[in-house]
Amino acid sequence: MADPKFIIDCNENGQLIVSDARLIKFWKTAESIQQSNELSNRSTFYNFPSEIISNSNAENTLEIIGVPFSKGSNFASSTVNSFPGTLRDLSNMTPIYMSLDSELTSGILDLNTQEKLLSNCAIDDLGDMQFDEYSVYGLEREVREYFRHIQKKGSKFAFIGGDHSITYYILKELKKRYDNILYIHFDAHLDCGSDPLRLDKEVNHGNFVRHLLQENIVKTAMQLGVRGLRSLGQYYEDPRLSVIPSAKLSKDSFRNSLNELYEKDSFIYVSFDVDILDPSNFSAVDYPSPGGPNISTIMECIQILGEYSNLIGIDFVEGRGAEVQEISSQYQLILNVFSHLLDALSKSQNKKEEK
Ligand SMILES: [Mn+2]
Repeated sequence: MADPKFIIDCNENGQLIVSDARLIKFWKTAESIQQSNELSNRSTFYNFPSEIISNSNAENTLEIIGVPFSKGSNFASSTVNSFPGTLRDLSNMTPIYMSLDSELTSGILDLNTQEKLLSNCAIDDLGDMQFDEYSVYGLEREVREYFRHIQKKGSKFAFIGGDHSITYYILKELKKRYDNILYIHFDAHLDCGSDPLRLDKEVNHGNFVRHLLQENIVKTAMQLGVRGLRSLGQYYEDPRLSVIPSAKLSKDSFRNSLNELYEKDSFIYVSFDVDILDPSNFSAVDYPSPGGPNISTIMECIQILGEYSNLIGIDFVEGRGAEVQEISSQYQLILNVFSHLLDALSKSQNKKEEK
């Protein structure tokens, strides 16, 4: 006789629909777990029952926050603000079920590697940031609020952009909590530009890495996968910055460089700009750039991240939003990359030494 194992759904009366480990037998709980009005039908990443998790004290929780922001993009009428919704809707096709004891989940299987991803953590989808006023001020305030919540729960976190400038505001907030931030930037571009006409007062998705260094927000930074030609003013030389271009990126070059920068008290933050992927793999970005790294190299680098302690958070940015019914198979690949990043985040051991 199989035992009840995974929570599959919650009906309108608040009763749980429960299955055995193989989704063959089903049960319904006699009592409701909480007032049913607390449970909504909102879509969540991997259809994970985030409302239930929000009230629990699961050890290893990943908070996911959508950041529908494109004001830091130089691309006119960019649709990167609707990327969080696209990725969330797509992830619903591969649901993850929570176990009854809240200690593990069904995970999802990557058929390529036969790995079970995300089976060791709870996923708390906090939804998308709401902006009363679509401005940098509004973004900063929202980021501050979300960090208060994350800190209270001691969770790890993933922000889904939005344009790449959101990384600057996230790290500025993180700097209040952590001194030694090692910043890892997956991107086709350096995002270190300087624009004499704007006097660089405005932070945008093409210059924020320069700001991170000049304002000492991060201690060291590593850029992976950059390529193409740049003029003076579009790159930035700094002893704290190490760069592995696309053609030189491998699991060995990445590991060596990471070992050089990683210190015992480092906290790793990873920003993943999806335009690092070669356009033949994923082209739904505003500034595609040919000559990207092999997808398996990117996956290997992501896997290495999970072996390091104190990977505290990630962001995933610059994808274009699209209707799920209309999107190409390329988005399947991007969801796969995102799921592996989340998995690395869940596996990293955190030693909590906040300020
Ligand atoms: Mn970027």
